[in-house]
Amino acid sequence: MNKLVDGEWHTDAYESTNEEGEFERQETTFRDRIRDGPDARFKPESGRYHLYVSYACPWAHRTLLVRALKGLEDAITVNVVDPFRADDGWQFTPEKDGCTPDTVNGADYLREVYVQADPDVTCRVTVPVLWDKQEGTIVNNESAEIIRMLDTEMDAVATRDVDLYPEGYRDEVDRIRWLGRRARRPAVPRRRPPHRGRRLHVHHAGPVRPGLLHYTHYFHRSRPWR
Ligand SMILES: N[C@@H](CCC(=O)N[C@@H](CS)C(=O)NCC(=O)O)C(=O)O
Repeated sequence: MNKLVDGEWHTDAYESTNEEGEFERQETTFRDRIRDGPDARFKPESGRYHLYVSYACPWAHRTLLVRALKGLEDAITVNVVDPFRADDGWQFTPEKDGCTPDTVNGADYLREVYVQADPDVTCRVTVPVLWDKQEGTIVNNESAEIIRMLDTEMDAVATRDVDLYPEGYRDEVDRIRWLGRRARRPAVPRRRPPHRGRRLHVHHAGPVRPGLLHYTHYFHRSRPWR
């Protein structure tokens, strides 16, 4: 698999499994925050931020959902990469339906955007990416943090009065994230024989099923949409 190593693109450097053959999600690299405060480096400003997404990526999808729910469509621009990720990583293919060029950095591949933010970066090139046009850098590429800051820090420029993390429900919201963390850790057997991979798959798929049942009952009981 592929990743940037010291700013150079490698197609054989990426190990997604540990010694046990288990999938290992690496730490996300860019972890700054938009913050609504006088001393904040990244302030909530309309037109300043940009999202790079793939419609094929659920983590990117949730950033688009929050952007829409909060009415941030005019405040935050978006570019969409090709849904198919080949050896060169996420690519801009504006000739394809639903895809766009990179209107901010003019890149052909998303990895160029990462290198622009940090010429020596070592990391996977993932979507979503929240880009700051003012400083010309990546603010954050962790969807859980991007959706939280779009929700809680961008009210000054949001056009909808929606609170997705209301006081009094925050513990409950954080508990629901439990399922997400497990669902993101599938077994990906690469170097072990298939029977070993299957055992690992059962091992990791295990917590997902009770998790889904738990939330089926939870939503049935509480019907929070009423
Ligand atoms: N920490 C990230 C993970 C996002 C992620 O894994 N995105 C996938 C697409 S669904 C990706 O870009 N993968 C490219 C790679 O791993 O090289 C987030 O939740 O924002």
